[in-house]
Amino acid sequence: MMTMAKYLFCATLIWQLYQPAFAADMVISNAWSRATPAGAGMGAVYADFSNTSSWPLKIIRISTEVAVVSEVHESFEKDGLMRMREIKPFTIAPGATVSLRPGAKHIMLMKLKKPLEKGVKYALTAWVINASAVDEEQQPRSISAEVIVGGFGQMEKP
Ligand SMILES: [Cu+2]
Repeated sequence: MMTMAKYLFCATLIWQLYQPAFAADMVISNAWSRATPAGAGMGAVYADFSNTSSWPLKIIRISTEVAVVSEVHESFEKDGLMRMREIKPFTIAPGATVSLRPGAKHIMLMKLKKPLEKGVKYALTAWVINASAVDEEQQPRSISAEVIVGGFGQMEKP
């Protein structure tokens, strides 16, 4: 008869064998959005993306369940006006954290399916590849996080 310790060891080993080589290499934390007024088509997500692996990770796509289009944007000032542009791809160095904040990088949600109401939670998914791999056939991996919606004009995570 197998002892409990042996059983756990085997279960862990089997679990590890079935994980891709780069499992759990990125963590998305502190994900939040501001509330949007009724009828607004656009919103934004702010979050911290931490690369906990020892290779660079490239985020190739972001999706949410609340918007048709999700793009990574960067805000910048030009001629005294705040503007923004889409940035891609978005690579995170090994051990680094990229923070998306109001007035800086953010995920732009376009064609919102419904307004983002205060207190609502929704799912965000990032599609990630190992940027140092030479494998052209590499399948992007999905990493999900929960986004919480704060109030109007809020500047910090609720
Ligand atoms: Cu934007």
